[in-house]
Amino acid sequence: MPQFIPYHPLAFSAGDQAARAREFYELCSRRRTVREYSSRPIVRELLETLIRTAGTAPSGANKQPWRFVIVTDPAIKHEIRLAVEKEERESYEHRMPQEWLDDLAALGTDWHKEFLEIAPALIVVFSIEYEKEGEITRKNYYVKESVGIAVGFLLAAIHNAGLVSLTHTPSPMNFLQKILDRPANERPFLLIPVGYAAENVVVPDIKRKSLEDIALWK
Ligand code: IYR
Repeated sequence: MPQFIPYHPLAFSAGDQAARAREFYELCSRRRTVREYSSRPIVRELLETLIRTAGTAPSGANKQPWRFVIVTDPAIKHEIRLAVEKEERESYEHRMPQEWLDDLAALGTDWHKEFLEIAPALIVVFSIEYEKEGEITRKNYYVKESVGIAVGFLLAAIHNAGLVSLTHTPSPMNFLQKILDRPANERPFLLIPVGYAAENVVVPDIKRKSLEDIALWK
């Protein structure tokens, strides 16, 4: 039998509602992906709060199919960098079609991933595809959607705390399972360097689509 408890939604006056919505939009609109980091460490309790925030995301059947591995050990970061760069070099030089390389030219990315060692923390997000209960295997539901939402919460929380991040997608990235000693039911989803931005950091001059471009009203 499901158990239900009272829920008290946040409630605001219309004025406060509009102001809060605008403030949150402005906060989010200032977020940028950053590829150059300072090595200044992050206090562990701060990282813990950010991960807790990610863990408040909704998920298919509330299975919470995510694992966040926080890497601060320089030796492990080094190992990850070497493994990533090996694959990325192959991708940039041989696997990615010209059209993709052209699309990335505006972002200035290449196979060098110094940030994997300079950023004080790497959050490696794993999706938990299934759980084993003795002989029984229980598949999780809407895993990509659920973990994607949790990462959205995480990125917003990181930004809100005055830290910067990068949604890095080394490909392929199965080696992360091995380096980080994760079991077969956990699949690497995203690698997120987190830290303080390097001094005088620059970002590509990209534009966001307008409301009219992204919304339709019926
Ligand atoms: N994974 C590569 C390539 C890359 C792909 C996309 I799509 C980007 O938006 C950025 C980079 C890399 O991390 O460099």
